[in-house]
Amino acid sequence: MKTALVISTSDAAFNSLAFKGDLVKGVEMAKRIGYDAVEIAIRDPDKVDRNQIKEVAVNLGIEVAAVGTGQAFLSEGLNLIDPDESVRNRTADRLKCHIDFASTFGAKVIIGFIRGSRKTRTFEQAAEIFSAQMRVIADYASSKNVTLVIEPLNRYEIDFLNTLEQTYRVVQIIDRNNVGILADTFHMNIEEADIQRSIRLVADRLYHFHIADSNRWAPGTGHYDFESTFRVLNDIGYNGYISVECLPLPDGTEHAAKIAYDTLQRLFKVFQR
Ligand code: LER
Ligand code: MN
Repeated sequence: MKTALVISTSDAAFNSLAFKGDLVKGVEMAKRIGYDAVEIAIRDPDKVDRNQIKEVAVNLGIEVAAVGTGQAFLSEGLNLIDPDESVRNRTADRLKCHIDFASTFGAKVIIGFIRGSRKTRTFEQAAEIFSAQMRVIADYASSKNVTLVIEPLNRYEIDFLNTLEQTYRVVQIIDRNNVGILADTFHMNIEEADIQRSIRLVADRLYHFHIADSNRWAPGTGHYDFESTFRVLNDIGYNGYISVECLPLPDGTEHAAKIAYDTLQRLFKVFQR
């Protein structure tokens, strides 16, 4: 397993990020602490200088593990299941830009908030629209060697795809090898009846992993049971990234990123394959 830190630009509409600001400074900070990679949350990839980030990452010897897309939903309302077809089309176009950006780095693209809200539709109706959209986007991603990961989010953030099991069902309907699941300890702690069991259920499609403590502070500062989660990750042979997505708490950005990193190293010592 490898470590990553989620970073974003200072205008990010999403707060659960240890680092918000100049992306180059974020990459440098992650490297200074010891992370293997960064994960970059981006509203519009055309507004980011990918060559500059690529140059800094290559020079420092740090990877870009994944690209987050949720800000395009939070700031602009873009989403894949909007009742308005023109919004759905604009969302697909934006995700293609995220995929192009990710392909520069061999990074995954996250389908979190950008899936959209189910509203009054049934789960099956929303899943059908979503799956059709996802197949088109996944085939585009495949042509660029990019993998997509759908992230179950808790019910207080969105009303569609809250659990790993629901998301796994939809991944099977989409039926593309380059579409998998991103599990996040913060959301699982709210939604999963049995976290270990749920992780085992989706094991063959678990492609990425977010980590924060129960309070969404740095891992190691709350009461989430990381040992049992890492035991099952080890059992299923998970060897992807563990990406830290937490608030800059208890005491600011670099401190939170450092506590998280130290917590991961402690867990790796016990469970590293
Ligand atoms: C949102 O709560 C979250 O966990 C992000 O990773 C969404 O893309
Ligand atoms: Mn997350």
